Amino acid sequence: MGRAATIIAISYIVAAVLVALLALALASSTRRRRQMDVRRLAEREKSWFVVAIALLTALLFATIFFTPYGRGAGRHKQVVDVQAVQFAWLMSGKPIRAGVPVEFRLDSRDVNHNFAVYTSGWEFLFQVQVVPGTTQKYVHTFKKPGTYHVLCLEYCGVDHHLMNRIITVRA
Ligand SMILES: [Cu+2]
Repeated sequence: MGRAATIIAISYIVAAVLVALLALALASSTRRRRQMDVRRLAEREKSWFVVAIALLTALLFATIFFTPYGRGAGRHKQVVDVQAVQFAWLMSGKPIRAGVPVEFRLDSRDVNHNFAVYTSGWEFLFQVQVVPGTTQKYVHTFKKPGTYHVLCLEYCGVDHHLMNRIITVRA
């Protein structure tokens, strides 16, 4: 069973338990009034409290390791430094691998540029505004190896149209 299927199964079990508890609580609350035994009620309250805490703790530990937050900041990430300059993209030379998140760190030496990435068939993937004096970060995972196009999408001067480049992604 895959991770997602496990999580879904656990969620359904927890939901079923919660519904059953709710039904029990409803059933007992709609029964005919009896003389209240305050001491017994207090005892029950304690045990239900323990049950609720145990359930919530189980739910927490069953799900918290699957939360997606912070992914991409992992050890296996690749970092590519991109410097935009009139009129070229200067990129750190390491080859990019498919299937591993790439963190692009983008900066401009002069004016505003826009780093836009397309597939070899010119399908748009993403774009990042590149501003002088600030390092913009963008994480993207290339699913397939191959060549990708980079264009500048911010008019940055007379030779703006020359700001294109090929990224090679290997398996
Ligand atoms: Cu440009």
